[in-house]
Amino acid sequence: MVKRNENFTKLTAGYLFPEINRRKKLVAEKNPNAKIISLGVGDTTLPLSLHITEGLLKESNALSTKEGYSGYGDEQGMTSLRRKISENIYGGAVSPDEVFVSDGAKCDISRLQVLFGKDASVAIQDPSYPVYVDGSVIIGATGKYNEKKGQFDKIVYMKCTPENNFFPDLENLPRTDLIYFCSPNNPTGAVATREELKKLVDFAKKNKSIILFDSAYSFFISDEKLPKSIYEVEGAKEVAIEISSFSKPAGFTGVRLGWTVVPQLLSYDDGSSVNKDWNRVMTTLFNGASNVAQYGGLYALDNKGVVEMKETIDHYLENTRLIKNALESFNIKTYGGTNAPYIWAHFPGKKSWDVFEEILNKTFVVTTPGAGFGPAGEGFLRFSGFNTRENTLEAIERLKKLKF
Ligand code: PGU
Repeated sequence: MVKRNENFTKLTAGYLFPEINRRKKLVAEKNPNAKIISLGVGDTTLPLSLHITEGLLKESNALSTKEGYSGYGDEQGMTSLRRKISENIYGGAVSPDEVFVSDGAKCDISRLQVLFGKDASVAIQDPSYPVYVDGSVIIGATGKYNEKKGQFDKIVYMKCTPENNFFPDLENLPRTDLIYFCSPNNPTGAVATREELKKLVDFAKKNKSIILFDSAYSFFISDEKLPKSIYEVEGAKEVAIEISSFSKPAGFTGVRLGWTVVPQLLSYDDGSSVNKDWNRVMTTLFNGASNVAQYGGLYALDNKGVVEMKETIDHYLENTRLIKNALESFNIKTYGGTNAPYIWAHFPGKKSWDVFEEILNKTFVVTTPGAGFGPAGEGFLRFSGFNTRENTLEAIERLKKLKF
């Protein structure tokens, strides 16, 4: 018999979203005629634009010709796409050889964990996207379990709550090797200001830490004053890696395409290059993003594609505005939802899984319980704007009937 990787025993029972799906299915089985509406998982719902599909089709058709067929490509991504990401997203602030195209942000997060290994200590925002903690646990980057705290030694939780305006108290934070930071934030919808990101960069510099900055929702920022990338902050290229994705802006959750920026200036304590090791990880453990998907990415980033992405995002943001207004009208305090597709709603004194169950059973509307994102998420629910207008309005009508 083979010994189980003991790291799996340290994980909480299941990954958050399949657990939500399991509970949703139970309700669906009990109520076969109910139309369940999901304001839960952040999965896109609007169809791809014809312009993007043209890109996917063009490459697919070419694959059926002798001249147009291509097999393995560069593991780092097509040069034209790396260039386009460098120019159209970062305005040239990062160079194409610092951009690595991938099959999505979640996959890159897991490969980054391989890059830094099991000895790295990590800080994560509490609450945050569960993959940062679960991925660290799977790789064994936990240290010992501290019974008293109910937490692992090497995973530091940075509390981000309304009390600190969702920005961690850096002055009282111990040093860690890595700092995961997500802005716009999943699940709180908070967006860090330029001043806040500068503080974070200075903190990382002082401590010789590396920031893993997840900007998967950057396209949702419409406020010009707010930074869309950590590289808008001076000095960030010496301390930060940025992970991002076509999933949310272009509807590529199924097509799968993302990227990670690893600056040439970023080095380990022995002075060696992180970019070189990332190149090694990507060429060894990954074989390049799908060529078809990469063509879709090129189309998404051309002039027409960018206008269409903006329309899609405006649609989702109008949904979040409607949900947020409705919740506020029921006297529920909400956060986020303005420059992010998520609304973070507070139900003081209640357990988030209980509120989740109550809403699901009484209205057939799926949400995401805040406790699934970390201890500081208890008492909150996340509402997602990724839906059709029709479903969003219907969900709001159903919620109105609840006495919160
Ligand atoms: N980063 C953040 C912060 C995310 O919220 C998500 C998706 C991703 C990365 C994944 O990006 P990909 O490029 O598509 O890999 N979060 C969604 C979906 C749930 C999940 O398990 O990824 C959510 O509802 O939180």
